[in-house]
Amino acid sequence: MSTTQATPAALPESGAHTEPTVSVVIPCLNEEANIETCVTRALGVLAENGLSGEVVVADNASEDRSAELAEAAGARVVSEPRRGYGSAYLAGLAAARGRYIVMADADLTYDWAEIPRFVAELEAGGEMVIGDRMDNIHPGAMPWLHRYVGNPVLTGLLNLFFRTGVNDAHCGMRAVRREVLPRLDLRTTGMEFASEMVIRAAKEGLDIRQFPIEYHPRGGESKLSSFRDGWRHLRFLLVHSPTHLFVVPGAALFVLGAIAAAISLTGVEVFGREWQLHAIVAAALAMIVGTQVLALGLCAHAYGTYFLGDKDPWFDRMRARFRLEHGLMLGGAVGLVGAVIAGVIVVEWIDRGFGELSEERLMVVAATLIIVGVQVFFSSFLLSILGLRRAR
Ligand SMILES: Nc1nc2c(ncn2[C@@H]2O[C@H](COP(=O)(O)OP(=O)(O)OP(=O)(O)O)[C@@H](O)[C@H]2O)c(=O)[nH]1
Ligand SMILES: [Mg+2]
Repeated sequence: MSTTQATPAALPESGAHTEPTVSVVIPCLNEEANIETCVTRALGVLAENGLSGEVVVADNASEDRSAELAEAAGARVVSEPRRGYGSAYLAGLAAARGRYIVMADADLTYDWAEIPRFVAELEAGGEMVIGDRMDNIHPGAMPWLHRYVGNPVLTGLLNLFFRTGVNDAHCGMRAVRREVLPRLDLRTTGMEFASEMVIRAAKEGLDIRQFPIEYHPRGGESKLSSFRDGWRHLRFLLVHSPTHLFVVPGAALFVLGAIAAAISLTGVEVFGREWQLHAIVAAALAMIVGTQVLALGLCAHAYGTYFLGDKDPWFDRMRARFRLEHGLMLGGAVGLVGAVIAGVIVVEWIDRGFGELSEERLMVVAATLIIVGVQVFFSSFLLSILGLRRAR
């Protein structure tokens, strides 16, 4: 990682008069204890490093004197009445005029002296730069729950789902070239904005860079709510990854159910006993639910690909290979096998003069196959309907 400092001489001349080099954007909700210091320090660092720039404070309808103090300290203040970290940033980013945008909280947790390092990384070709606080958290700066549970778990899931390579996805000090903002197309209004930015950058294949920074205890009151904001992040990750939300659990459930059904039907002993009726009912449940969840996942993928502009090579290969008719034939065949098994059992029952029967396990299998067949058949039509007015 480069640690060189940005110099004005390194910047191209064009546009130098119309756009400042750097916009420092600060979201602010009731931060009167800190905002003046933040603005003064940010402006000071820009001046000391010969960077032309501005400080934009996105005031989230603060009920204290934050806006007034920010303005007096030399910031351009934009007001966003809709509450939320993301809402504040969306307003601040829209108002920023600089070629490079550096973002950080209004709470003195981040060092404003790091601004030139972030700018230097952008100048060196980075498109998004994010700090990594995890090895430099000062005592009292981050609660235990966030340090050892919330941040590692959410960042781990984010990287499992989206492979961003970012170590600290919730770090609030970051920088981005203003020209890439339209591609990022950011929309979320709450704290999950932090995740959205990293995920969108990774999906767009931006050059993302990171380096360690210090994290200090906060001045003023925290606006973060551990569980509500943690859930908003998690929810965002899940709904943007149908593969992990539906396809993987659905397929796993179906396969486990099929294995359990095979064990029960063949009568082999596993864990020292034969698996009887209870086992096959559980197996049927897993196969039916698994198929349903898998089908929902395919529909979610279709919606994402056709209407949200998602690019998913796995789904693209699937739809190149399989057509509606394949799904109808598969569903029809599975359902037919189930119907034939059920028919055989009925014939046997008739044979016995409508007397007692003990084909419970086979009947559960027949019913399961019919249900799964119907699910596959109609889900195939639903997938096809989703593609009727597709963008591409
Ligand atoms: N949470 C939150 N923050 C907002 C909102 N509007 C603006 N902000 C600002 O966004 C920044 C982030 O909020 P913080 O309370 O610092 O949250 P955090 O950095 O995750 O948590 P701390 O480690 O306690 O600072 C601060 O500068 C807030 O003033 C809002 O509606 N909700
Ligand atoms: Mg903060």
